[in-house]
Amino acid sequence: MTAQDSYAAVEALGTAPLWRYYGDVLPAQPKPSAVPYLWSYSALRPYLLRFLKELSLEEAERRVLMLVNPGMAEPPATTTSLYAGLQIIGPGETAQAHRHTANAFRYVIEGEGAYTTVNGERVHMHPGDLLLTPNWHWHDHHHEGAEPMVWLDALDYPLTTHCLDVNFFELYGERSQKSSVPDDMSSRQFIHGQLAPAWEIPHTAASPVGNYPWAETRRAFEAIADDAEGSATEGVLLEYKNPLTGGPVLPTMGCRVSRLRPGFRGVPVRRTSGAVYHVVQGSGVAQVGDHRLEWHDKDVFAVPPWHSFELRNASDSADAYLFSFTNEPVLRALGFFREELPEDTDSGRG
Ligand code: 1HN
Repeated sequence: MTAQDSYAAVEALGTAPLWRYYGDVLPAQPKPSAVPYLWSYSALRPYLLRFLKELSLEEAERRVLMLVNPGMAEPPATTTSLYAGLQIIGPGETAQAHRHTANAFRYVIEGEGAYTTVNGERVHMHPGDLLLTPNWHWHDHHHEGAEPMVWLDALDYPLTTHCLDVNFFELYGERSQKSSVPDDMSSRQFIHGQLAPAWEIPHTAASPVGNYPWAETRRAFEAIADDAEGSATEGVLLEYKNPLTGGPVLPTMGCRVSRLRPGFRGVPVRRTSGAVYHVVQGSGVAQVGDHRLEWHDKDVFAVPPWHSFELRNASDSADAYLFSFTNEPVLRALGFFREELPEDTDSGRG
């Protein structure tokens, strides 16, 4: 019996020799299959409008272009453990009610007049708003405005479905939920931050707030103005908070928004978290590992784990605003989060 015969025999018996797999099982540092990548909104928008015309919501159910990372095509993901897509809905359309294990949120890109009903609460959308649909919450979308509405969907389904195999999915049975509480109630209850409901609000792993409106985000940036320098890596960086815990909005995804002042140039950083950025406004450059990503209004880009990441605002006169989300809450909960400013280390620009 040759050595080759022995390898074939143990493989047929459902084993593999560890000594041939060390680099895969225990790499010296993370080797993500996700790659740095940018999705151009101006290139994709005409196709969203075209599918809006040619494909009914009865056919598509959700009319979404998934943002598929070239390194994570099958099953599709946008970066490690995270998914994002661009969804378009037309005037008068409804997307039927369902729920799933995966946590989701929407970040509104353009349009007015749509709302999502989340567990009986109608949550209205405006550009720049962040709407949560946490794990196992019923949600259906409705558009009563006159122009198409586009938003960025984000889900943690690469984690729940492809990593942990815990996903369940259910249709509501009727196309839409009935409204069972006053519209936008959760946002109105919690929007004042330092004065929050002191009566019993059911405690879940996710924030109880349905919408974090852009009007409040803008007020927050205006209140900070130029008083604070902000973070060296991402400028004036604000995190959307679960008001009951002070923690991230969802147990698996943290959301942030940052203002990069004119001429801002961040110091490079690398983190074990994966991240997705959406350009609310402005243009600039993200150097992600070896990739130079030039971003403009409403583009989306993916930052894989453990890639050096450096942000720049290309304008010397205008602010840029970036919305982002990461899987950092998962990593922190499990003790896997690391952050390094590569300039401080011997390993250089990773
Ligand atoms: C989903 O439920 C929605 O509810 C959008 O609008 C995108 C992508 C994958 C899986 C479920 C929605 C989705 C999704």
